[in-house]
Amino acid sequence: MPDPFRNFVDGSWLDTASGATFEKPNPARTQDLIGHFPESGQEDIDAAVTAARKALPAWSDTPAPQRGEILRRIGDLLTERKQELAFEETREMGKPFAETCGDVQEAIDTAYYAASETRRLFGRTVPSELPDKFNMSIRRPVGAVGIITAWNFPIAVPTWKIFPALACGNTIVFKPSEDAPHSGMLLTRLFADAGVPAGVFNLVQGGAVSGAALVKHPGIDAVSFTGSNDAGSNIGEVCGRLNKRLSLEMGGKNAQIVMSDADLDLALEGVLWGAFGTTGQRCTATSRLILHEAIHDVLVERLIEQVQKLVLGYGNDEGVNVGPLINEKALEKVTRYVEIGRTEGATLRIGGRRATQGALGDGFFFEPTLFTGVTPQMRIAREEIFGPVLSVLRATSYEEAVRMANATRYGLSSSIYTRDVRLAYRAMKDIEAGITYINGPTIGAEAHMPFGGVKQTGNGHRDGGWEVFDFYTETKTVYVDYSGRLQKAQMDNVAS
Ligand code: UN1
Repeated sequence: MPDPFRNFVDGSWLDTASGATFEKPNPARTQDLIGHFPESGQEDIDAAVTAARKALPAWSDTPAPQRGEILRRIGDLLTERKQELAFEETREMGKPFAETCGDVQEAIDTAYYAASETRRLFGRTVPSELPDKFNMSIRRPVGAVGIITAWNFPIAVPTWKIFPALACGNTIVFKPSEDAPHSGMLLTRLFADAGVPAGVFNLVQGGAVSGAALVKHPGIDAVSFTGSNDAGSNIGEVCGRLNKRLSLEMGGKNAQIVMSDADLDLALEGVLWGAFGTTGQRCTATSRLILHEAIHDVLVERLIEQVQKLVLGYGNDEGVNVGPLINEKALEKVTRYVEIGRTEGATLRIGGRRATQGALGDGFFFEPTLFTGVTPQMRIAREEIFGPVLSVLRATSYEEAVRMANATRYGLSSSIYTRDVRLAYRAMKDIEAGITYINGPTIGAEAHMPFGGVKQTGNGHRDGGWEVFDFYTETKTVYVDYSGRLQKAQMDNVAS
C-alpha cells in the first residue's frame, strides 16, 4: 500500500472533512493511477491555518541557526531519497528521470543554502542623529505563510519558498498543484522525518477552490505563488484588498537571440535544451528563437535535424529526451496554438501534432514543434504556450533582435549567443527580463541566485538567492536611547 494520500495538519495525516478526493494519473501512461488525493475545503484550510498560527510563537523564538540545523537534516534526507523522489516525480509529472534528479538536487542546494543563511540574517546598525542613541534594524518573521506552487518543478520550486520561509521563522500552509500532489506529499513526509515541529509545516491538497480559501484566510499573513498569470492576478486582487504581502512568479515568453558571430554548435545545443527540455513546460523555457539573418537558414536546418532525433517516452525509461505534456487540457492548448500559428501564416517546419505511435498513445505526448517565419505581432510570438513549440524569428541587426525579444508582456528569462563582448554587455541592460544568460540557454537558474521576472511575469519580488529572505521577513526598526533624558528627533538636533 502506498502512503495514505492525506493532508498533513499539526503533525498528523488527515482526511478532509468532506471526504472529497481527486484522481491523479501518470501523464505518460494514463492507466497508471498515482492515487486519490484530498480535495480540501474551508474546514480543512481553517484547521491547517490554525495549526500554523499555534506553532508560530515557538518556531519564531527558536534561534535561527537551530532552525538551520533542521533545514540541514532536510537536505541530508533529500540527498538520501533523491533517486526515489525523482522516480516518483517523473511518474507523476512526466519529465525524464535525469531532469527530476536535477529538480531534487535544486531542492538539496536550496536546503543547505537556506540553512547557512540562518547564521546570516543580517540587520543593520546605523548612526543616530542624537547623542547616546543607537539605531538598528532587525528582521522579524512575517507570520503564517501560504505557499501555492505549479507542478512542473514540484520539488524544487516549493522549496525555494518553504526553506527560506522556515529559516526566517515563519510557519507554513502549503498547497501544491493538483497536478503534482504526490511530490508534495513525499516532500511533506520528509519534513516530518527531519524533525520539523508539528504545525510549523502543513500540507493541504486540492485545486483552485482550496487555493482561494487559503489566500483569503485571515490567519495567513503572506502568500507566495508560482503559476499562471490568470490565477496570479486573481490572487493579487485578493491580497491587495486584504493588505497581504504577496510574491508572484508567473508566465514567460523567453527568447534566445543568436548573433551572426555566435558559436553555432553551442547555440544549437542551448536551444534544443531550452525549448524542448521539460517538454517546454518551464516558465523559463525558450519559446522564441531570434536568429540573425546571416545564420538563420543554417541554424534552422541543423535544428530540424536535431529535433528529429529527440526520443519521446516515459521519463523513467532509458534514453528518453522528452516526456509528455501534463494533462489533456495542456494537449488541447498546445494543439490550439499550433492551429493559431498556421492561421497567422507562420511556417510549420516539424511536429505540430499529438504523438500517438505505439505506447505514446497512452499518454499526453506532443511532437516537438518548430515554426519559422514568425513575426513579433503573431500570437505564437507573444503568448505563453507552455509546451514543446518553438517560434523562430529573423532579425537583421542586434537592435532589431532586442526589439523583438522585448515585444512581449512577459519578462522572465532571456539569452544571447555572441562572441562580441560589447553586445553581451549591451544585452545585459537592453533585454527586459529578470534573468539574462550570455552564451547559455534560458533555463538553468541556480538556487542561490535571485529568480524572477519583470513586466507581467511577476510583482517585483524574487524567489531564490539572498533577496527571498527580504520577502519572508518584516523589518523592525529599533531605537535605543541610553542618554537618560527625553531627546526629540528633528528638534533637539537641529538649531531652530
Ligand atoms: C520554473 O519553470 O518554474 O531555471 C522554474 C530553470 C529551473 C527552474 C525553472 N532551474 O529552468
